[in-house]
Formats: sequence, C-alpha cells, structure tokens
Amino acid sequence: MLFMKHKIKNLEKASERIKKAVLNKERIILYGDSDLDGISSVVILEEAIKSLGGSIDSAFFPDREKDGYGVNLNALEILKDKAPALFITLDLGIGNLKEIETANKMGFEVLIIDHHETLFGMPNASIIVDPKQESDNYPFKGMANVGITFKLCEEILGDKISKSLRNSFLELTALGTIADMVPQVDENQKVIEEGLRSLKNTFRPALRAFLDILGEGSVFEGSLQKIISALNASESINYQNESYFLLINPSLEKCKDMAQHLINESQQKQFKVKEITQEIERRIMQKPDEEVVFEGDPSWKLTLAGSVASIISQKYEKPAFIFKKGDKESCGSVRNPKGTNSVEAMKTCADFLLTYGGHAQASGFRVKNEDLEKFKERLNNYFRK
Ligand SMILES: [Mn+2]
Repeated sequence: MLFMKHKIKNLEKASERIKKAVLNKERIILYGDSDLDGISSVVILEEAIKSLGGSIDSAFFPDREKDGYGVNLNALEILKDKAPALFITLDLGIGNLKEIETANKMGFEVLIIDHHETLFGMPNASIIVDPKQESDNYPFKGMANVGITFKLCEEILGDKISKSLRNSFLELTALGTIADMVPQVDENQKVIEEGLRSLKNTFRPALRAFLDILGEGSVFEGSLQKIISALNASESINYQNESYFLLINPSLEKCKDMAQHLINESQQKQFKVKEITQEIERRIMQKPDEEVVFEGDPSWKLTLAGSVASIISQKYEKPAFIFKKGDKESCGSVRNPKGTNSVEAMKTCADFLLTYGGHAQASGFRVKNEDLEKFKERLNNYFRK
C-alpha cells in the first residue's frame, strides 16, 4: 500500500501497555458493559492476553439497574485492595470522569476502550482508545466496542495470531456488532461477514452449544437473533455475568445447559417486553399529539427498557423514552428514528439531568422524579422543530 494505514488513536499505545503488563506479571482487571458488545470485548481481550502467556485477575460487569451504567464507586470499593493494577474498561468508561479520578487515587492505572461519545470532557485515564474522541482522525467512527477491541487484539498479538484464533475472535466480533445495532457498513460489514462465515464451524463450545440446540442451519435462517437475544438476556449479579461464563467455558456439555438456560430467560424476557409494550400502547392512545413517547413505571425493569423503546420507536416513528420509575429517581433507555439525535436532544436538558449518554439513536438517562415533567416538556419542544 502506498499510504501508511491510519490507526485508531492510542491503539498501539494501549497494546504496548498491555504487553508490558503481561511481561511484568502486573495484575489486570477487565471491567466491561453487561451487554453482548461489552461481554464479547472482555472475552476476546482476555483470550488475547492468555495467548500471550498472561492472565487476568478478574472480569467485572456492572448491573445497570442496581449499580448504574459505567464504572461505579461501589465496584471500585470492592476492587480497591487489588491496586496497584491495570484497570481496563470496555464499552464504557468515557463518561466516568469522577469514578476514574477515584480509581486513580486508589492506585489503579486506567485504560479506557470505548466507542461512546465524549460528552463531559475527557476522563483522566492513562490511555484512552475511543474513535469518537475529538483528537482521533480515524475515518470510521461507527464501530461497536468489540470491533475496536478486535483491532486491539490484532495489534497485541501481531504475527502470533493464528488463523483459528482470529476467526474465533471474529465470530464474537460479528455477534457483538450485530447486537449493538451499529450501522452494518464499512468495517462493521466486513467483520460481520467474516465472523458469520466462521461461525458455522465454530470451535467455541458456547457457540457450538447454541448451534446444536437451535439446529445447524440457524446461522443462515435469521435465528441468529435467537443466539444474540440469549447472550444479551443475562443480567449481571454481584458484577458477575452468566453470558461471560458461558462464552469462556471449555465444556460443551456445560455450555449446552447454560445456553438452554439463557434461551429460556430470553423467551421470558420477550414475553415481558410484549406486556410492557402493550401497556404503553394503551397509554399513548390517549395522547396522539405528543412528539415523543415518554413513559415510565415502577414495575418495569430497566433492562427491558431498551427493547421496549426500540419496538415503540419503530412502530410509531417517534423517539421513545422508556424508564423505570424509582423512589426518587428514574432511569431509562431511549431509541429514536433515523435522522433524529436523542443525545443532542438531552443536551438541552443537561442543566438538570443526573446522567445521560450513548449514541444518536440509542441512549440512556437518569433524572430526578421531580424533573420528569420538565424533561418531557423540553423533549417535546426539541423534537417539534
Ligand atoms: Mn457498545
């Protein structure tokens, strides 16, 4: 090639730092988001580190409902005795300015691998890999986090990556990329094609288990979504995640039990999503003039809000803000039609929102209950334009 190929900013730096940590037998903690994009990022980075002859100390996944999104102080409190250590965040971290300052004080060196927008300034981390940071000139910004992590793994292993390991990473990269609903173009399209091609001959017991349960043809018959829904169905308890344990499990027999369990969970989840969706449809029949669907309830699970918002937004072609109403605060997920930007909309409410962030068409927020009406009002005003 005539030109030097552009790399994501700090990708090489992060790779060098991780290799050094392995060489020096430093403690490494991986802290990932609890959805399939975050989980598959953790799995492939852990396996790249293992392939170098290293190991990780622990993999942590926050419960979005209980702990909130991102790095949280409660988790840091549990982990603090492990400092000094290399603390690597995956699919989260870019918004956690305060928490990362705390991690620094505890003696952790923080390395952020994220693909979310940098809304609140840059956290004070040792190395930040995020194509959406302002100073990054990498041309493609639309990768899922696992796509970025895949590039990091390639960088770490270089020539040492075998074809079968690379394929195995690509299988998870494809699944995480599809699950994260990023546009299937450019590099995303490439990893999805390569990953799915490899998937039917997968060596990973967890994925083999799904194919055996659902039937070999499932990769090509659209029930790929079943595998993704199942892997996305697990909730993190005490920072541990069932899908993660499944994906790293070497026993096919054990994997079949775990995969079946997650398939059942995801069916129950889908049933609940349907119930909530129907309830919302009843409610919005009475208010056809609203620009946004803005609905919450104390009995709804936050983990289902994204799926519900997605169905409602597509059906009514309106932005959908769906939340779990807590005692004092509410926390929710947003999905909105193409051509609209919910993160930009929420920027107009930054003066009272407790947190918000994510992507243009899939985001989240936390707000005091006393500000709910004001929030809805401003959103209606924003989207009326
Ligand atoms: Mn993601």
